Amino acid sequence: MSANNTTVFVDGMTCDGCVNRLQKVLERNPVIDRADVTLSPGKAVIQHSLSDVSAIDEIVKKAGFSVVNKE
Ligand SMILES: [Cu+2]
Repeated sequence: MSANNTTVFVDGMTCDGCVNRLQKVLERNPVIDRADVTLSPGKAVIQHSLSDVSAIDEIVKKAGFSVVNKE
């Protein structure tokens, strides 16, 4: 169903616990099919069905981090 891939660069993750937390929050969201989060560099590669990727910023923010850039 989802055709979109977005990489988001995330600020605020400091350890593997942060990575796991963000990963879980992302994958729990029904619009996200898959998320691969890494600490160094701090980013998440997200496969999703969103038409407006700014919604990702809100999801990341709710997990306690912030999006600094997207591509
Ligand atoms: Cu941490």
